[in-house]
Amino acid sequence: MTQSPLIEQFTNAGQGHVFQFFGTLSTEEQESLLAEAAEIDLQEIATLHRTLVAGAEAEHQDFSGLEPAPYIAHPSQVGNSASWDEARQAGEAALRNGSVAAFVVAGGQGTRLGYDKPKGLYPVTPIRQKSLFQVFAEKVRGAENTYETTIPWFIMTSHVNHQDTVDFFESNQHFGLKSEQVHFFRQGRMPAIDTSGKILLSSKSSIAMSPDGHGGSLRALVRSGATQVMEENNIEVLSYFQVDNPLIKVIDPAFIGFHLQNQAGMSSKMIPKAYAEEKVGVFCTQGNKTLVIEYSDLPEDLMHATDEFGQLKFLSGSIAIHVLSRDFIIQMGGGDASAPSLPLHRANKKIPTIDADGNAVSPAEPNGIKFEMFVFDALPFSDHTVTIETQRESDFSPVKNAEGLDSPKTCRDDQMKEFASWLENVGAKVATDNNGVPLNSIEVSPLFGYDANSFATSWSQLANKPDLTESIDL
Ligand code: UD2
Repeated sequence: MTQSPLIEQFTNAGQGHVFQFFGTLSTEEQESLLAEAAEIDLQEIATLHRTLVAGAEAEHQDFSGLEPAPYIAHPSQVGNSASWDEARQAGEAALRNGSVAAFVVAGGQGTRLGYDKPKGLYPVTPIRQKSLFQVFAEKVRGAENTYETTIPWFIMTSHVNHQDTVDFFESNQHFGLKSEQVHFFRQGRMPAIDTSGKILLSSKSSIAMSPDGHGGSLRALVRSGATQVMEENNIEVLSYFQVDNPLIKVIDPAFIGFHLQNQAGMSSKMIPKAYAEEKVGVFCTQGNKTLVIEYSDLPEDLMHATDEFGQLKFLSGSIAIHVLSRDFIIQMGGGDASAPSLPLHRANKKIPTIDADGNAVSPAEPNGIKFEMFVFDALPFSDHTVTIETQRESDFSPVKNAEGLDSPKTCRDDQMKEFASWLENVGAKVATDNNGVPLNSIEVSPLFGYDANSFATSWSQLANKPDLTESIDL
């Protein structure tokens, strides 16, 4: 066997075990293992182990001088309606111009939900059981119809779910979008290590690699050529959202408008946290920078701190909805030597691996560490940033867990509550239970209405109004 220089580098870095079964592999398996190994930055792994694993005690996040971040209040609260109207008009102009695209991060593994397909395939609507991807596609189409424009859609997948995702769109004719306006690309990946810093193998011929977090989207947008596509099509901003939230306003003109008016690199939506422990990051400032502290990192005293009115001090919850400017994406993800790099966060996980004889091991307890970047860590690098308040009931109801909070059931109820509110808005009375959930199922296609206004327009044109004492499927 000729020793590849890569094997030598791994051996010198104390990672020679990655190739311990190399001699027993077929040529194809050897090539694939070498290709995976070539993706790994050994220096980076050594540093991560030193700082985030071995030196974890010493590595504290700096919470000094943290203050709640300011935000633009929603008009339903104390916000100024006139400035929201102006922002909406600015956003609508950008949409009509064709300078806006949608962007979903869908590379995650959805383990909490216990669903073994890509999460975007999960059936989520109350009656028709449309998938998350179909809901987003139809919201894009709804906005295209309203603004007489084309809205390209970028979809970030991972190595694990890329092909299944692409196949799903192809077999569903891209849910009515043109295939050339839907752009798929894979995010990068990182190897998992054990506590002693050794890279874990998932089989004799493969390394335990996992997606590099949604923060990896910035460099993946550049590496995949997506920013090039944006440039060629004069797309200035991306409307960023997560795959688990069908309530999302995929395209929100006011949000886009505020972002553009403020010449922001990255902007965010917030909701007031429902309770101190809610599993959302919080928007803070530190010096003149805006940042998000993830819920799992927020110290207890800050999590529960209150202001003089008894309200949570760090109230502003991050729901992972952003607008990103093309220039900012390139600045962050361009791979330029001077480009800032996002920090990597560690997570202890149960990682299927092999033992010294090459037999498969499914650990019952966490046996290794994965590393991920978070997109909100880019916020402090943005010279200008805007945070606007949104309404939970019309923007946020994720499907994360099989049962309980943020489950298919809560999401279904929230969708129906939103549809009912649109019906109430046009004067139709819907019977609900004590929690405001409609007694009869309701589903509204985003092509009929994707917000209160578009719904009201379609409703006014509807010759035969549905019987409100039965299920409503529009
Ligand atoms: C995220 C936020 C949390 C809050 C919450 C709202 C983080 C760390 N926390 O929590 O503050 O905003 O969402 O719902 O983000 N993804 C990828 N590639 C990856 C990893 C994730 O594309 O490598 C996607 C994933 O497909 C999903 C999204 O990122 O669309 C969120 O991932 P998550 O479920 O791990 O985030 P979660 O619920 O812990």
